[in-house]
Amino acid sequence: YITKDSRYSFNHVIKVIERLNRNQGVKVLVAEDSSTSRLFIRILLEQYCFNVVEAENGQAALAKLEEDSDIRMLIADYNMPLVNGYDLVRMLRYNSRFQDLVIIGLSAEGDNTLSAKFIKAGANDFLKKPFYHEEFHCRVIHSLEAQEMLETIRNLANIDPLTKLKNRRCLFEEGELLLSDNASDVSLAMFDIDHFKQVNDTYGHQVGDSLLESVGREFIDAFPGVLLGRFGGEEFCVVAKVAGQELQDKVNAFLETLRLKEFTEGKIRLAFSVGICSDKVDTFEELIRIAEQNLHEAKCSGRDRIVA
Ligand code: GH3
Ligand code: MG
Ligand code: MG
Ligand code: MG
Ligand code: MG
Repeated sequence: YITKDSRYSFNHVIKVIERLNRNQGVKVLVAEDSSTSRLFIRILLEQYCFNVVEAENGQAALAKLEEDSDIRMLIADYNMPLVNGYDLVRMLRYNSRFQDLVIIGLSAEGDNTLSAKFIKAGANDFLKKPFYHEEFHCRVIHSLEAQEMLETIRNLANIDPLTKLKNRRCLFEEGELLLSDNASDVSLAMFDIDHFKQVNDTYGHQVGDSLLESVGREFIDAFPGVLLGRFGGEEFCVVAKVAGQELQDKVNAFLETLRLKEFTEGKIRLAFSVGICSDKVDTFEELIRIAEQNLHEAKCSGRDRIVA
């Protein structure tokens, strides 16, 4: 997006190059029934290094989005067979899976109410055909950057920077949501590292920190798709929609691998005490409170064990 009539600083050029580099990792779906228009948009996007996929109607677009979770942006024409662009946007926004998808509506000139319809349905922006190349690029980049910024802010608000697990606030928020779905069991395991203070005292705080970082990665690898939080300093929670016994078996296997693991710094080994709660409770606080009691019992009865 460098135009003839403007002068840009060196820093600006660097920013543009960085943007182009990042675009290579951004997959954009173009949903458009006119093959000419589709090709035209593909060329514009490829000029800016985006990774482009195509769909020739709304239904095909929906199928592509369902099967490919890497798609970050959708450019959707209004007039398309099977499912039009507006209905497509409404369907997508109804599904929480597609909340972060960047959507730009597109339509030939004619109906002036279309842009409002698209945006009300949840599109991030709208373009009327024919459009200037530069306007297209500006709107695409602007919407993408707004979304990226939102994701950055959301991560800062929700993720513990050391362990990369959910922070305490987010843990409670998402835990409450899990509980509110009465259809399935919810079990919680609370972990506390045994004698972790000794690690700090022996090796120093920095080694302690990097161990916590490694422990965070172990949790993420062992419990994919499960709510994982850093409850406190070296206390972690696993919250899963499973019965207590199933969670206990998983935690048992996890502790087994952790016991054998030599954490890099000085080949340190860590043991954990765990309290599990799978009682039917009304609030997430209650689930935490009972798990904490069980954890306390695990500590008092000798550590390196689970109390459920
Ligand atoms: P135990 O749980 O077995 O009773 O003994 P502990 O020594 O682990 O005691 P406790 O759980 O009460 O204390 C936790 C220690 O973890 C205290 C603190 O030094 C350390 N800790 C907590 N958060 C951090 C952190 O972010 N970084 C580092 N390096 N240490 C931390
Ligand atoms: Mg069309
Ligand atoms: Mg503790
Ligand atoms: Mg401890
Ligand atoms: Mg203690």
